[in-house]
Amino acid sequence: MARALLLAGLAWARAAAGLTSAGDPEPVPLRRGTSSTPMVRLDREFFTHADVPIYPHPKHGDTGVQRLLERERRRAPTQSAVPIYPHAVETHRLWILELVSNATDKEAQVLCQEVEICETSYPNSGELPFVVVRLTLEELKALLDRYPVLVKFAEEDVFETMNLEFIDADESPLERRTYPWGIQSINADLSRGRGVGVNVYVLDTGIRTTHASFGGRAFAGVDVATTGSFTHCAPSSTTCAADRHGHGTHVAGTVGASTYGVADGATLWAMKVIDDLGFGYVKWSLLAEQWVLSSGARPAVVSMSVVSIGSSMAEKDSIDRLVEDGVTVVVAAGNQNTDACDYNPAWIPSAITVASYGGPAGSSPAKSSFSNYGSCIDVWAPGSSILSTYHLSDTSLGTSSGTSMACPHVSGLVAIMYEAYPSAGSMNASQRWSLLTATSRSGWVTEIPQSPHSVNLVAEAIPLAPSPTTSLTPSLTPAPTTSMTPSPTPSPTPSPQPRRSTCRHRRRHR
Ligand SMILES: [Ca+2]
Repeated sequence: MARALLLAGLAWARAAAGLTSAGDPEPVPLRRGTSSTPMVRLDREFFTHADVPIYPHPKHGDTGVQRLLERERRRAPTQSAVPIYPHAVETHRLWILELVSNATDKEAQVLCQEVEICETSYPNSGELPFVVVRLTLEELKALLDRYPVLVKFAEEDVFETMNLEFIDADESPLERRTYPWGIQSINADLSRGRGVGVNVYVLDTGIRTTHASFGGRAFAGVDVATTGSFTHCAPSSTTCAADRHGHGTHVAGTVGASTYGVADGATLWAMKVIDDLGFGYVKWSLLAEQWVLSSGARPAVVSMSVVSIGSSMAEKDSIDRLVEDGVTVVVAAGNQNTDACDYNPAWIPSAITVASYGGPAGSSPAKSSFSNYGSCIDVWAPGSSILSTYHLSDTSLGTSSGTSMACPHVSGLVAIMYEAYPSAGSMNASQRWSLLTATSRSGWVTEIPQSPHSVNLVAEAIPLAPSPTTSLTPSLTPAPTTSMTPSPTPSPTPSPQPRRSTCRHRRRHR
């Protein structure tokens, strides 16, 4: 079941030999991305080799990236074939190499066979073409010299904290609980049993799928974090994609647990892309996202309460592909009380980025003090003092505050939207956004910083009966084959896009 992991000793020797023959390095102009390089986020520094942009990771501020950049800067003027730092210990780094958009499985595998350890996506199945390799910078350059037109860019990936929130275990008995304030605040308490037939993929620390409040609707999906290599779980497994942290079970509960969740009819899939200590790689998310694209059931929501510093171009392209294919991706804004655009994947425009309100103790319309804000925010949701399911037992509960808790409120609303509008999966993103926000209130959240400017919008659960003020006519009966064509007000014209003929329903053994 492990995803492609190629070990090729001889190929490695060839790669090492290629290193010395790479010879004259090209000049390495240092530049900042500008709007003329559209795939580049404005403030992410890179240099090029063989005309391929290389993005070091901005880990821990300056230390990682600046040392690399500075060395390239100093090396560039001399252009000597003699290494400038012959005694320097070359660090092996993890690189995501996004390939050109028409790359094939075979091309990805050919490139992979050049290096000792390599993972690939499955471009022939419609997935974003990429390979992940562990190489020194010099080895990477040698590889790019041999495949200059196959690689779109190289992006360093690091093992890093996902800034998960602390969760307070709550010992109170389950049966005494009523709807948490957040559920009431977005009117999800008025609309129960919703999201039937919709698949919510929760990319997090896993889910305790046996928790009583999931009512048998939670399943093991994919586990990349437990062993570090891709595993497609048996859905009934209680060990694959298991949650030994608590964050994922709390988030999944807010999406769809009975009483504590927004869409308590939805199907919840555990996608373990964060380890039990709260760390992960971007590549783990990429592998899970692209599995949803090629193999996940539809309609699908991807819920990501994942926040790390920086901006991954590969993850932007990955999420863009999902959104273009009818999937809605909902992400947390981050808890740094600053501009959400500085965090990944919060900065990615095609994702729905969720900031948090609730004030100091919950239930207030004030911005949560920790919540990020700014132009990358799409919507606000309850995120302070959120009561939800916890992983300690099948009845345990916990309370936590963070944009990780706000994000799944919106993921649940999206699930309700897909159930109400069976044709939403073939609409474009702006049409789906119109449906999601047809019931919403604006200007309601208080204490949002003025600069950078944030939208002030709170989405609410679509009411059970069609509202007389809208032309939308939700169908409460799941009818996936019906070609309903609601006309989202005010505009745009629905132009259902046929799904690509990928093999997403095929279970691949990797
Ligand atoms: Ca967005």
